[in-house]
Amino acid sequence: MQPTKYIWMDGEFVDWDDATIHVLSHGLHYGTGAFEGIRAYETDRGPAVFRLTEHIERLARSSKALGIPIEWSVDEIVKASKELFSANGLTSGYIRPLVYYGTGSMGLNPAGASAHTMIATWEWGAYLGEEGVTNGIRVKVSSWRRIGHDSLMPNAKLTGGYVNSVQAKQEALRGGYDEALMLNTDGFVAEGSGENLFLIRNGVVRTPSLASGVLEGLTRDTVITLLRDDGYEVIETEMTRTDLYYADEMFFTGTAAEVTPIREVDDRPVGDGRPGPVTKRAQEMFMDTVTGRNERHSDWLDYV
Ligand code: PPE
Repeated sequence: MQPTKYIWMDGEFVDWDDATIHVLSHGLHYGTGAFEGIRAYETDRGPAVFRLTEHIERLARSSKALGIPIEWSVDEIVKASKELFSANGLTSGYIRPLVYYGTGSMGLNPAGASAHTMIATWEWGAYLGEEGVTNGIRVKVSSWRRIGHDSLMPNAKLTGGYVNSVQAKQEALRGGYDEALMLNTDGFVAEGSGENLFLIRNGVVRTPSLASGVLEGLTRDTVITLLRDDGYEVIETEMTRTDLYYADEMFFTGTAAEVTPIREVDDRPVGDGRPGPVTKRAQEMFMDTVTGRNERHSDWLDYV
């Protein structure tokens, strides 16, 4: 990871090396935080952040679900994100806002702990590798189930919930795969460690419903919208492990992962083992949209 100049902490631009917190921060001990991941792309009109306000609105929803107060309005965090991005001299990159409990209370009850907001930005290349974006990745269904609605809030982006993702990711990598795919506790397909899943069979696109226990991904929504614009039928539904094996095409979506083709699942090739036409079309439409070449959804771009 390449450091940038500043990190925004509670309203101040702080030098990267000085952006530290106390070891007794509640969020560090108990995972009591909410965060976002956002990308900005280079366009003909300068850098543009993709669906920035909607990401910050999701941050506000996740924080509300956790019960942590944010001192800043959505508009203020949107503005600070863009100012930080500029101050760091980036033309494209990743934006990571985080809301977390600091010091003032130990024990599970966070009452009395300070609440903080920070934003960092840095350059982040292909999340699952350039090779993965081009030729597809190898995925394994995880032995870890995705945390469900009965144990946490899979639809809120809470820091503590990511221990579940870290376990799944490490297991997949140790097994020689590129990424994990988690089922929910009912055995239906949920999502990757940091991505939503799509599959295509007989020309119909399907993705696990929100009730399946997945993050309400903004890339998921973007790809659903773009594929429907293009005339594809897209269904949000429950999906089984067998559906994975019968798929003609499969891909992951996420801010970090963008649209990444899946070429193999559980050691079985997906289709003919190469990214298929719908996957390639989704990738192309996504990149055209985020870089402003497709003007149909120009309202999704927030110029820095
Ligand atoms: N599911 C999970 C569990 C998830 O973490 C992400 C984003 C998504 C789906 C896709 O959501 P969206 O980015 O709104 O399309 N994962 C973020 C964190 C990645 C990380 O390693 O950190 C991201 O892609 O920014």
